[in-house]
Amino acid sequence: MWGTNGEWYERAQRVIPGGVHSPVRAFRAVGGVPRFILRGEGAYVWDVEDRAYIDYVMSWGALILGHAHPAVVAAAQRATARGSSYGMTTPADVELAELVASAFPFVERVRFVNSGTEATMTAVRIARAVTGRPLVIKFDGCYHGHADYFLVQAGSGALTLGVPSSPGVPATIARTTVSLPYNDPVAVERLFHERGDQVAAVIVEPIAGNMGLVLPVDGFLEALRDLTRRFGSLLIFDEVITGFRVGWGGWSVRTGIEPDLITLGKVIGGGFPLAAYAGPARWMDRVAPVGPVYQAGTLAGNPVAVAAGYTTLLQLQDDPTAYDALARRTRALAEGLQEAFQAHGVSAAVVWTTGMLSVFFRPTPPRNLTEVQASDVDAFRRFFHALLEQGVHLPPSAFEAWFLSLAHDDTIVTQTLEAVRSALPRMKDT
Ligand code: KE4
Repeated sequence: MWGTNGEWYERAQRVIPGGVHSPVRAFRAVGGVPRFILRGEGAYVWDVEDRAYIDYVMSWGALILGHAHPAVVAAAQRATARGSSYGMTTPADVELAELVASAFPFVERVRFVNSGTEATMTAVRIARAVTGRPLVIKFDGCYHGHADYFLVQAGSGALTLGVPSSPGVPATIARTTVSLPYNDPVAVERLFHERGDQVAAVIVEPIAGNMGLVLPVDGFLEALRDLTRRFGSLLIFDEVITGFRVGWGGWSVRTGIEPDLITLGKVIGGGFPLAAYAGPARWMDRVAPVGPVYQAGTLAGNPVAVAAGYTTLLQLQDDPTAYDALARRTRALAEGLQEAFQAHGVSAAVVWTTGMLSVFFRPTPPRNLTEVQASDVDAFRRFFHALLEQGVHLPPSAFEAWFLSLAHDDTIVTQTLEAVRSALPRMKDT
C-alpha cells in the first residue's frame, strides 16, 4: 500500500537534499536504504513495508518515555485543540520553566527556544557579551548544533560524514573557536595560560554523546570549572542529550559541578521542538528584553511542545523508580552486549550511562576523538545491518549513542540480546 523504503528514498532525493532533513538519517556511514517510518509505539517503530524495529534512535534521545506515550499524546492533543501557537506567553510555559529551574540549584532563569542549536548559540552569545571576549573552547568530537562557530572538529553528523569542519564557515568565525582533545585538562590549561584573557567560554558535553558515548575522566570537568573561574570565562554544560536523561536535572546535578549556563533539549520537549538555555539571573538577565543580548523565536515556548515536555517531565518526577529502572536496563543491555562480543571473539568496548550506550569496535573504551576514530567503523557497519535484518534499528553511525526509553523493558533488552547473538556470527561473514 505504501510501497517500499527504496521507492520512498528515490522519491525523497528528488525533492530533499540526500532525501533527509538531517544528514545522519541518510545511512551514508553504514550504507543501504534508510527506513521510512510510518509510526512508533513504545520501543518500536514500523516502516512503510510494515516491518517492526526495536528502536535505539528514539528521536536522538528525545523520547525517554517511548514513542507515542499516551499521556504525552493526550497533552499535545489538548494543547493543539486549544490553539497551537499564540506568539504570546501562557501559564503553561511558566510552569514548565519553573519545573526545569527547580531541578538545578544554580538555575534562576530559563529561556525556551526551538532547538539545541539555538540554545547553545545563545549561551555562547551571552558569554561573549558578559566577558567582552571572542574565543570559545569546545572539544573534538563534541557537537553543539550547527551554528557556524561550532562546526569546528564537530561530532555527530559532521563526524559521521567526515566533515568535522564545514565549508561555508568563514575563517574569521572559525578562528574564534578552539577545539581541544576531550578529557585533556593539560591542553585546556595550556590554552588558558596562552590566551585565557580572550576566552569567553568553554562549552562541553559533560558526558560526550556525539562521538559515540565517551565518559569524562576523573578531574576533567572539575578542571574546566576551576580554569574558567580563575580566568573569568563562563563554563557552559551542553546537556541537550544528558539533561533529564542521566538523572533528574542531568549530569551537573549528579556530580554537583555547577556550570555558569546549561543548555537542554530533547527530553524537555517530549519529542516536540523545544530546547532551553538556563542559569543564574546575573547571566540570563543579560538577554532581551531585560538586557541587550538578543535572541528571539516565533515558536519559542510553543504551547504544544510545552505541554508534551511538561507531561514528560512530570511522568519522570512522579515515578521514583524511573531512573533506577532506566539505569538497570541500560546496564543489563551493555553487559549482555559485552558478554556476547566476548563469546564470539569480537573486539568491542561497550560504554554506558543511564539511558544511553555506545559500542566501539576496539579493545578498550575511547577517551577522546582520536581513540574513537581508531575503532573499526566497518565492523560497526556490518553489525548495524546484521541487527537491522533482525528488526533492531541502531543509530546509523558508529559516532552516535544508542538511546533507551522507559518503554525499553526487560523483554525488549532480552529480545535485543537474542538478536545480537544471532547476528554476530553473520557479522563476520559480510
Ligand atoms: P538540535 O539543534 O539538533 O536540536 O540540537 C543540537 C545539539 C546540541 N547539543 C548536543 C549535545 C546535541 O547532541 C545536539 C543534537 N544531537 C544530534 C544527535 N547526536 C541531533 C541529531 C541530528 O543532527 O539529526
